[in-house]
Amino acid sequence: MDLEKLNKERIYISSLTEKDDGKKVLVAGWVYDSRDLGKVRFIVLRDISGEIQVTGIKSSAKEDVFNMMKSLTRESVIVVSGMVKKSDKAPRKREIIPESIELLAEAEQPIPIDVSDFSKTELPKRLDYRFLDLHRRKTQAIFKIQSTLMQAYREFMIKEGAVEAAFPSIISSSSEGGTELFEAKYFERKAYLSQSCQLYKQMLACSMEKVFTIFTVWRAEKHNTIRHLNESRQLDYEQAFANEFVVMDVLGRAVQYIVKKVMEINKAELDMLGLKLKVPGTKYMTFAEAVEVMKKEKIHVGKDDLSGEAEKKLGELYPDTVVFVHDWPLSGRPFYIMPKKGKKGEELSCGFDAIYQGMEISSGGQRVHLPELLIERLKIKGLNPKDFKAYIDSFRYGSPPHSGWGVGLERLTMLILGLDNIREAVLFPRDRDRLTP
Ligand code: AMO
Repeated sequence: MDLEKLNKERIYISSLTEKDDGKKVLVAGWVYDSRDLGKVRFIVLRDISGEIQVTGIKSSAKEDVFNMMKSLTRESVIVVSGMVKKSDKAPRKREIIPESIELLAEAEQPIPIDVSDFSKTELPKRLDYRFLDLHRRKTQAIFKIQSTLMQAYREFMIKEGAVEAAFPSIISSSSEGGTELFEAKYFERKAYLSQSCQLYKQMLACSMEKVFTIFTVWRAEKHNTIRHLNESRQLDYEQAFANEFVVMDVLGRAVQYIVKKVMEINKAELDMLGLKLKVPGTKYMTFAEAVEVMKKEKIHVGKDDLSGEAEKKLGELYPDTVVFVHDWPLSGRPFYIMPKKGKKGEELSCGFDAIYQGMEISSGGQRVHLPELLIERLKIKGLNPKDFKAYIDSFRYGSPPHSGWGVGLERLTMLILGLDNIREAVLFPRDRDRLTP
C-alpha cells in the first residue's frame, strides 16, 4: 500500500455523510466484527472516529474480494476502497460496497482479551495487554477525554498569562519531605526521581510570576490502592504576589474550564461512556469547619488530616463541587507551606486541599519565601537545611510572596469520569506490582 496516497485520499468514517452517498471512498481501520450469511458477507470496520459496515454481495462482488471477506480475522488492519451506499438497515445509515480490500496486518487468533464494547475482561488482564485494550472504544474515549483535559489546562493557563515550563526530573534531595523517593544512580552520586517540581516552580515563579507545567512525578509509596500510582502526572501552577485564596480561585476556574471543554469537545466519548457531566461549582471551608461537619456525620478525622471517608462524605454533601478546605493545622503540611496564626493563636497554615467528587484532586498553598523561616520549618520537619541550600538561597535576592498547587492528572480524569480505579485513567500504569508494559 502506498501510505502517502492513503493519507491523502483516506476518509475518516465519522465524516461520511449523505454527500458521500454514491461516491467512491478509501477507508482504513480494524476489522471489529464480521458475519457470513453465505450470499452476503459483512465486516464492521472501525477507525479512530467510528465504525461502518462493509457489505459484500456474492452475485455482484469481485470473487477475490468476496473470498477475502470470509478470511479476515478480528482486529486485522485493512484498507477498503469502495462505493458508499445509503442503507436504512446499516448502523450509520450507509454502508460501503467494496471494490478492493487490502490486508495491511493480520491479527493472530485468538486475541488474548476481548476488545468489544461488551468486554468483561478484568482490569489487570486488560492492563497486561494495554496495547490491545486501546483498540476498545471505551478505553479510547477515556484517553481522548484526557487529551482534551491537558489541552484545556494549557489553554486556560495561557489565557491566564502563565508561562509553560519544563523542569528536571532527576533531583538531589526530596522536594516533598518524607521518605517516598526512588533512588537513581547519577555517576558517582546518589540522585532521586522527582516527587514534584515544587521547588523549581517556586524558583521560577519568583521571576516569571505565573508558571505552569504538566509534570511526571514518582512516589515510592508501597500502598496499592485504587487512587494511588507510583508514577503520575501533575498539573502544576505557581503564582507570585498571591496568597492561597488567589490560587484557589485560579484552580476553581481551571477545573470549571476543563470540564466545560470536555463537555463541548467530547460529546461522542461521553455518550460512549454513558456520562452526563456538570460544570462544578466551588465551596470554601476551613479545616475546623470540615471537622465540625464530620463530627455531625460521625466520621473520624485526624488532628491534622481528613480521612478518605471524610473526603467521600464531602463529595456526597457537595456533589459536582470543588470543595476547598483551607486553614489546615500547620503540623500536617509540608515544610514549604507558610505558617499563620488562627484567631485563638493556634498554629495554622496557608495550605489547602481541593476535594472533588469525594477525593482529593489537589493540594497547595502559600509558600515560605523567607529564608530564615524556611530553615526553621525544615528543621522542625526533621530535614537538613544543608540539603536545601540552593533552594533556600534562591529566596535571598528579591523573591515575592507566592502560592501554587498541583492537581493529579489521573486523579482528575478518574473523578470527572467517575472511574472506579485510577489505573483506568493512565495509559501504562506504574504501581507496586506493575512495571510493564
Ligand atoms: P500532593 O503530594 O498532594 O502535593 O500531590 C498533588 C496531587 O497529585 C495527586 N497525587 C497522586 N495521584 C496518584 N498517585 C499518587 N501517588 C499521587 N500523589 C499525589 C493528587 C494530589 O492532590 N507539590 C505539591 C503540590 C503543591 O503544593 O503545589 C504536591 O505534590 O491529586
